[in-house]
Amino acid sequence: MNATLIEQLNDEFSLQGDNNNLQFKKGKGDLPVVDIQNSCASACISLQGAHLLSWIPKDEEEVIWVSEDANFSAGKSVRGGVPICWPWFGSYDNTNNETTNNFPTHGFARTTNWQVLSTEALGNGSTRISFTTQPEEDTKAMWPPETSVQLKITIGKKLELELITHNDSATPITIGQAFHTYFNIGDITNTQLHGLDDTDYLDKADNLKRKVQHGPITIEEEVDRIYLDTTSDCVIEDKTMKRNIIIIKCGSHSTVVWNPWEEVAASMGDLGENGYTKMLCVESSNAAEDVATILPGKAHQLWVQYAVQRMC
Ligand code: TA6
Repeated sequence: MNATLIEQLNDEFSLQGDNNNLQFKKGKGDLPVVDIQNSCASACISLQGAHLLSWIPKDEEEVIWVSEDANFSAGKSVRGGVPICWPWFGSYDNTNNETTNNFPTHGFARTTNWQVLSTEALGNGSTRISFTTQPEEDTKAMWPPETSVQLKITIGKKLELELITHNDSATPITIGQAFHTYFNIGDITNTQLHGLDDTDYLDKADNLKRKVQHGPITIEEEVDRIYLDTTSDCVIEDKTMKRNIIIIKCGSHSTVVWNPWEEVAASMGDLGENGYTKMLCVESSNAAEDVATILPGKAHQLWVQYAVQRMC
């Protein structure tokens, strides 16, 4: 089944050039993936969840972290990469405006299969791939409003992700969403996150208490925070790898920062040995009180751009 699908995808969408190569293949756990190589970067994306698993800009080290103990299986979100949280974030049920445990955490987009809409070699050496995912019986039951969703991923010296939600229904809809990006870092104890100074946040590790950030974020314990009402760009300062990761965003009013630290990581079972020391999630999102309302016939764009800057 997968072999035929992969063949069909390659027939229709593969790109073959010295400087822009895009091929579908069987990935880990038999999940189909697309490998992209161009003059600026290489990348790998799983078709389940349209889940980016790797992005390595030319002459750089891996920017995206995936756990050494990640499970690659149908219907399960891979631990690491860029899971797409949609159409809600956490256990929040936007449809009924209430918290529920009956729905999958972070929505269903990260575990459903996405279809490829197009692939394109861009003039600047980058490669763009566009995906969509169709509602199925079980997802329709969880998410009745008529919506269509597209994800555009542009692989280049910079990485761009754009998640577009169209409200095809006759009434306003409210969505929660996030690029739940796991960044690959040298050592969490030697890393700081800039850009959220003076910002209010909900502290999920402390009963969702509302607090205010002072200065850059350093991680010395479990951090699970939803920074509210912020459109600010962020910078991960990784002194061990001697690089900054610049995160620019648009259409996002909250930023989630997460590192489970040792104890929670151990209880999760798929974070790998000392995995928590090598990752930091900085999630451009619309979460908690910052969910986004889309009027009938309108669309919402959530966009991010990541770039790596070497320290002198
Ligand atoms: O984005 C942070 C968070 O919501 C945390 O609370 C933590 O549980 C994490 O996501 C991972 O969630 P997952 O459903 O992928 O295990």
